[in-house]
Amino acid sequence: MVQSTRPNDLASYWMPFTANRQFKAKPRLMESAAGMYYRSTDGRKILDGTSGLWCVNAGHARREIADALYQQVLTLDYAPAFQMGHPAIFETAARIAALLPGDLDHVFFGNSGSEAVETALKIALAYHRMRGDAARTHLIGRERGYHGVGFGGLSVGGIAGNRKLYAGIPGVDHLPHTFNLDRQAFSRGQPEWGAHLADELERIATLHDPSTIAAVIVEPMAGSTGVLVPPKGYLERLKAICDKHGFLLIFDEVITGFGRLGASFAAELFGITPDLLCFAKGVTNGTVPMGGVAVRKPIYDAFMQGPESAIELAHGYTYSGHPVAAAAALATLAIYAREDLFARAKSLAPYWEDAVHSLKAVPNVIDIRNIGLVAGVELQPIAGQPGARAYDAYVKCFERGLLVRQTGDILALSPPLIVEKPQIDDMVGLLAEVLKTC
Ligand code: PXG
Repeated sequence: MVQSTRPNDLASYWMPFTANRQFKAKPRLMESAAGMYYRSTDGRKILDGTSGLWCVNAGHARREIADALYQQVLTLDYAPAFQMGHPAIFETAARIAALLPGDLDHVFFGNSGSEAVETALKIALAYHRMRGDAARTHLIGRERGYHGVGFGGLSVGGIAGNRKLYAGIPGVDHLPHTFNLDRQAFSRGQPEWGAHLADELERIATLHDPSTIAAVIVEPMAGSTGVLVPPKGYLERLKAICDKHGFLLIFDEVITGFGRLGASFAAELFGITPDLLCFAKGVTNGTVPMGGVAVRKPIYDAFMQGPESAIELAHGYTYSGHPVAAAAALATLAIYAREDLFARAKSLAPYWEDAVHSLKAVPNVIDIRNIGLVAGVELQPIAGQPGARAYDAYVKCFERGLLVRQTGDILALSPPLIVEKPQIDDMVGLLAEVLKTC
């Protein structure tokens, strides 16, 4: 085998969700990170406006997490996940359950948001089977939803580009998304208009017959497709329709969990307890892969039937409840609690809102939306070149020392919850300067 002699050869790595050839012609490489800042390999300091990819909620290079990981590897690096356990993962499950509302008190672990979603969909289908309601096989997602890249997740997801190459799974339908520029532009927090869009679930239910629908999955706030904040009353209506027909409601809180919206989870913020709740990302502050699903007690109980020697759910991963991920999660949750970061996000949110809405005066900004410590800034597309203006802004921000996230002609901002007001000013100030040149 011929080995490359060039240490920085970029050829072999097939990058995920990346324009590989464009990137490799002009790479952006991160070398280190601490607190609110990355440092790139060309020595520039870059303010993290996106918590990595919505995951580093407590900021970078937290020593308590590093120490916990180091100790865990030396103490117990791995324990078989099936028919065996270790103390840290039981404690992690209990601590996550304690953060969740209502009786969402049993937690199944995987290693990513995608695995959390696959797990939730499978539990939902199996739950109905367990209860003898086997006709409930349809899954309902929503347009512009992102639920990861497993076959279930991409099928209930509502992003055409992620779906078109794969057949997906059968028996899936979609709610309309909740965004409407004419009715909602420059809303602060939850838009006034759009609660009625939840009633589309009644139409879909009638079409398929309600007795065939197993579950409805939504992101309480759609993150990846450009920060779509739920209209006032929308999630409440969705929950009521689900309850009326016996559909399980799944909240995908992979982005909205762990303080992002200024509460532990969106479920707490909106006062709605879903039947299942997916989490990932912030659970380990992005240090080690971990994801999972919390389920309400009646769902767990439905599986705890039959002979005690029987395995109740034929599902799980080699790395379900990995000791190192558990150590990272426990250290992360301790930081969130000690520094009261969810409350910090809540108290900073009004300042954040005013700061991002100051961009309204900037040319080509056609919408700004926000909730908690999240903002979306939508730009007027360049005619015939969708996404080009925002990509240009994304690259220029990076070159000038700010990491933002781009999707289509939308820029998303979601800084670590440790952000200080002057850093918010820096972010918004730099973005305003860059946008004037795009
Ligand atoms: N559900 C939601 C709501 C997500 O946002 C996933 C599931 C999948 O998680 P994993 O860990 O399998 O990637 C996600 C992931 C972006 C961006 O730029 C968002 C995600 C991932 C990468 C980029 O908005 N969300």
